[in-house]
Amino acid sequence: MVMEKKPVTVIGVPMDLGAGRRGVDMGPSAIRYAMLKEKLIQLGYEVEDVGNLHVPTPETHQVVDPRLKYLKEIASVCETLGRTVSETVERGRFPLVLGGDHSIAIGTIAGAAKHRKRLGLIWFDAHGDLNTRETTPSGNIHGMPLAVSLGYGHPDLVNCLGFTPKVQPENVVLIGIRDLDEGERKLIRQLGIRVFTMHDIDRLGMGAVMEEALEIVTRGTDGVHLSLDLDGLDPKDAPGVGTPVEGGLTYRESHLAMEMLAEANVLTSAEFVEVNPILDNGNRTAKVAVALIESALGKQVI
Ligand code: 6HN
Ligand code: MN
Ligand code: MN
Ligand code: MN
Repeated sequence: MVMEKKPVTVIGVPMDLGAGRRGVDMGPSAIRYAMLKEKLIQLGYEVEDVGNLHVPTPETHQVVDPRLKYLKEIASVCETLGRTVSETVERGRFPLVLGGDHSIAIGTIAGAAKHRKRLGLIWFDAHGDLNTRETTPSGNIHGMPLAVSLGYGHPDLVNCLGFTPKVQPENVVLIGIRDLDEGERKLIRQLGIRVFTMHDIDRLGMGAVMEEALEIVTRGTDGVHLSLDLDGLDPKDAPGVGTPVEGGLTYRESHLAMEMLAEANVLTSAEFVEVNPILDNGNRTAKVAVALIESALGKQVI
């Protein structure tokens, strides 16, 4: 089957207000420098790059609530991002968002969900990103976007683009998980979300995991968003991330996941986040991100 090649719009979000350390604001440049646009054109896509959204610099702003650091600034960027993604979908294009820290998912998912009756969501990460103000160990909002998209969290985040929730727990899957906080475990149990931990991936294999994951995100949905945090991969394959956790997905396992997504032909938007070139080794992590994007958008060997 030939995959439909919707024109792609690249949106950069140099956000690092949601993370504990600097450098992830350079993620969009690092991914572009790894030849993203050229590779997508080679794949047969029409590509438009709308550049980066404006994101305030942490040094010029103050933390008001240490349990929700830079809340106002992040909420405002996510609102703009949500509108940008939503307009991209309205123009019949595929939004490809480059982070930036994972807090931007609040905006991307708002924009993606606005046009769907029901959105499926694949959360690829070492972490659950299911904290709230009450459960966060760090106050960093990049540990909260999945909770927010499910309707849990501060109203300024939860009500991005004026509606909540963005996704239903029965259409959400987490893949690659190996570091959860206690409050996140509780929310997972309470909502009955399907989580594929590294243990599950070791036992079942990525092929079986993706088959079940695809079932869940497509059941009754009319679109699927991929939110891919590069720290889902093992730090050996993706060293340039702010919160590395040992024992992650291999290069090939992640590629298989992307290839199966492309085969299923269900993706309607995607974001690639948490690339931190300061902590990287020869822009390796951005190159991996670009290779994964190519696979997700249909690149095949033959
Ligand atoms: N990420 N669970 C930790 C926290 O601070 O809430 C780590 C979050 C990491 C978030 O990698 O997108
Ligand atoms: Mn993570
Ligand atoms: Mn932790
Ligand atoms: Mn994350």
